[in-house]
Amino acid sequence: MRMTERTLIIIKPDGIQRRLVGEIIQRFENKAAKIVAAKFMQVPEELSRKVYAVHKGKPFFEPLTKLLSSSPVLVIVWEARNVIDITRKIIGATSGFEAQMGTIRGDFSCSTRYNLVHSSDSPESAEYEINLFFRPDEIVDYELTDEKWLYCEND
Ligand code: FUP
Repeated sequence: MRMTERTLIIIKPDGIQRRLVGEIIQRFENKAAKIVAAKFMQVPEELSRKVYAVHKGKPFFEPLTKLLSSSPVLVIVWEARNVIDITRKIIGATSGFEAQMGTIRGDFSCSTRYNLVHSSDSPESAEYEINLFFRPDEIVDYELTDEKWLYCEND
């Protein structure tokens, strides 16, 4: 059976500015992800540097972290079976030029930097990133009623 996991996504400044919040959230809900925490905020530069710490030293690090802090973002924790992998597939490849049509970036982004959404890429990065934005008591544990219509015993 696939593990129930949590992941963090950030609808980045370009996603907010382009009014794509509803469109983006819809795609995760379509695939049965459940919101367990959310925060609309302007990210301080120090926090942006922590989000992208793995890219420190790369040429795009400074512009990338400045972009994340340039305008408000919507940060969401999603929960579902296999949600980290599912989320990466929904978002698509990093560059909007390369991402497959049908993914968020493939459908809406034409850039490597303005690529609308950030998502955790592993259980370890999910834990790290969720902790950057949320205290444990800000994450809500609750049931949705459709689960029995989503999964079978082999899932
Ligand atoms: P992803 O996990 O798909 O968001 O991509 P990465 O972790 O590889 O990259 C993080 C961010 O760096 C991307 F959102 C876009 C940005 N980036 C650039 O601006 N230029 C590059 O050449 C590569 C990545």
